[in-house]
Amino acid sequence: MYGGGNTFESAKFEGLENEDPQKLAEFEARIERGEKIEPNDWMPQMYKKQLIRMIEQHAHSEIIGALPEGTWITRAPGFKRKLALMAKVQDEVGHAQLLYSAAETLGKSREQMIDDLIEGKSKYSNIFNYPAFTWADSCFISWLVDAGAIVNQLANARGSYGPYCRALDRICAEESFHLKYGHHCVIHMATGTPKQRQMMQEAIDRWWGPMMHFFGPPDKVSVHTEVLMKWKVKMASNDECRNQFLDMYVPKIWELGFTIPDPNLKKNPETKKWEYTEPDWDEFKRVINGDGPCNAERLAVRRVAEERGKWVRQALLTPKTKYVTPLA
Ligand code: BYC
Repeated sequence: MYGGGNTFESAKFEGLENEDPQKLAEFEARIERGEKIEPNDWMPQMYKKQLIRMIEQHAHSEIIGALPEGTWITRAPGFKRKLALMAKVQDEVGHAQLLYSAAETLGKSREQMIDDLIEGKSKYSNIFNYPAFTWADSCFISWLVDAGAIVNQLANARGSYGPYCRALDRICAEESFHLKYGHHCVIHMATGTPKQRQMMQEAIDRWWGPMMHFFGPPDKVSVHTEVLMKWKVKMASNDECRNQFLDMYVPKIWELGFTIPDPNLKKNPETKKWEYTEPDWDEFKRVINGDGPCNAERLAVRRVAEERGKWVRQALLTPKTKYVTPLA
């Protein structure tokens, strides 16, 4: 029941009253049984809309997420690190391709998604709107941002929409290599010179707030969690993912002798939950709405890439005989 005074009476379930009640009940029963929903199956419009929103934002995050690390490929210390980082960045762009394909199964074209990104109409992960000033920032992203992404994606890979889950399975497999690479980079910094340790500590201090934001707003104010969890698109809430990340990675950060810039961070032995100072949620809102330190720069790079890649896309769509490459 979605009308009249029940707990789900909210804008989040808007439009559901127009759906065929029998089909809706069958759909929800399938989800309850743990079945996967496939593109040609019946689904409520709201499910489709929510999936497009989330998968599209995820795809954008991968493609924009490649940018701060991408700038470090030429400056990575040593040939092996350059190779590994290049492969990682390439993987991230590949993840975007998988996710755009998954979103396309729901009826929104890739061109429209890219247009919405470069016109600033779509969101992408807050964390990639901060600058990677030093090599240590790149190490932080490779280890801890990827770690956070894995926590979220491993949970959601057990979700209800087949194409998204299959994309997440493949993404998680590749992310596990990124995590090892990132951890190795951080250990190298931790066991290096005092200057290297200091650089790594400063990166942790810079990125901790955005990292706490990464999992989304607290459950009590999250707009979409309720509907997404009901339909098993999200298999863990924002706070659950944040807590799991803290549980797995705070001990590892401390083990390396680094500190975390939050004096209130501790695990409550009774609730087994982490307690922390709430990050600045006003900053989060500003950043996700386009006003972060690097939003303009990130979208400008994407716009240029779109412009420069136009002739390639055109060439692929044009019969061979008709096309003259601009490089000829
Ligand atoms: N950043 O109701 P809520 C990677 C927005 S890439 C920006 O809790 P939801 C990597 C949210 O969209 C992996 N916006 O939302 C790549 C909503 O706004 P709209 C990134 C955020 O959907 C390269 C509003 O806030 N992972 O790791 O229930 C190199 C209210 O939030 C964020 C994914 O994308 C945020 N952090 O939950 C290295 C995972 N959080 O749409 C690494 C897939 C919230 O109403 N996405 N918002 O305008 C998800 O799991 C969920 O969408 C979220 C948010 C947990 C992020």
